[in-house]
Amino acid sequence: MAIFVIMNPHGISELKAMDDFELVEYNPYTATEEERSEYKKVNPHGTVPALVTSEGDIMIEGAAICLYLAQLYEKLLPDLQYEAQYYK
Ligand SMILES: N[C@@H](CCC(=O)N[C@@H](CS)C(=O)NCC(=O)O)C(=O)O
Repeated sequence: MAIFVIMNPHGISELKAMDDFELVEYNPYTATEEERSEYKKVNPHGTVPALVTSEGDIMIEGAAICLYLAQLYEKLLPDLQYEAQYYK
């Protein structure tokens, strides 16, 4: 699974510790034209984050990516008592 992000040590430290991810740094604000056009093959909107699953599906909404990862890896889920807040 590949995740394209602007590197943010606070936001992705947990993911970095997991083996089954390839974290790809892509910064739309500093990317060259060539990098931008390569990245648009992943996300035609050119925005980050984007996630490419092992099945080849592509997700480009941050909230959807967070939910997907949280459900895939239970350890990222909040305690049940906070679930309502989490889905807001
Ligand atoms: N709808 C997307 C939008 C994400 C988004 O706007 N990302 C910004 C960085 S925080 C971006 O890639 N901006 C570059 C651009 O708009 O070209 C989401 O919520 O995940």
